[in-house]
Amino acid sequence: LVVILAGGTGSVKLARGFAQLDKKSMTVIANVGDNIWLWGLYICPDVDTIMYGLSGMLDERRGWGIKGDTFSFLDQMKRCGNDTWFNIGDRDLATHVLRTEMMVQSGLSLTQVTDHFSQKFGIDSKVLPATDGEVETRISIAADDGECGRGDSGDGGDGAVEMHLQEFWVKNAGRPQVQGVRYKGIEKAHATRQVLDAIKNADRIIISPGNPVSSIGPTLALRDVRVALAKRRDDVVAVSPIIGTAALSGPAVKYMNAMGFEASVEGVAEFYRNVVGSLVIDRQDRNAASKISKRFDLNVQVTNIIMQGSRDEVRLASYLMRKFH
Ligand code: FO1
Repeated sequence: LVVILAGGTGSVKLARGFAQLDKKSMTVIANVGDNIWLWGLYICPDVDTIMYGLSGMLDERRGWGIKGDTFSFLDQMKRCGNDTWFNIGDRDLATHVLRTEMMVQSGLSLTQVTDHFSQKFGIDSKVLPATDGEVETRISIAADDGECGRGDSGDGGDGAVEMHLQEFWVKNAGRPQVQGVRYKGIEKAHATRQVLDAIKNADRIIISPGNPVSSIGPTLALRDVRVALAKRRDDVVAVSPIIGTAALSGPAVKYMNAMGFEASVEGVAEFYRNVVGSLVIDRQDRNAASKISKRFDLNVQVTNIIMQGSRDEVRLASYLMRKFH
């Protein structure tokens, strides 16, 4: 059994690579910190990106949503006077409508709903949300950071405003300087039994090259996940989402800096130090390998970690299976 800790866009490639090798023995634990309530709908971008990716429905160019989707619903919402900064496609909308109904009317958990969709979409792997609790990644920026400085919880006197991660990343195009990141609701949230069992029973656990702070961070911030992973540290392998000082995708550099970590393979090693026994870094960072290995007591492996198509996805997944068994 391979367990993959995943976010969305930056993680789905590796999950797809493993699925090509043996989809039945893969479990993906998906981030829920990106989830957002919008127009009465519960939207779970990372869970959906993983499900769409594993079922071949994902719009791979964008890295989210369903390929070939149309946006008539959104156009009409705009016409009705709504601010349509979050692009929900017409087909994608079906997932959110049904999910919300199943959760709100029928009282099903996010885990149960995700299982339902996975079956309907013909996914043979298991996709598990990290928790059935509500956790929300919140980004704080300076109150005077241009016109963007208008979050949904105002300036509390410290000159900062806080907003949902999607508001920062999509509405404000990730432009403002980030001062801090927190996971709202994390103290009350628990990993599901299924997640803890998967971690306990896994042969190897892979942390995908997603954003450490926003894609993997909310899952690791669940106390029971951290404890479970720390017990399996020797079997936990992280793939760096950073090459040199740049992220493979998304705003990892901004978030890591805001949390006091350097945007480098060293910063990644430091971020994961308590739960990860091995770190896979790109060839371009090979000179850092022995230093990181000593400093963080890590088994560091060097390979080409860039995935630009399905051959690369399978190549990296095969490498991980070979190296760590
Ligand atoms: N990302 C964008 O940059 N712009 C969008 O309008 C957008 C809409 C969207 C709708 C559904 C969904 O599942 C994901 C969507 N994303 C969009 C991606 C999302 O904002 C983030 O990239 C992920 O949450 C990060 O993993």
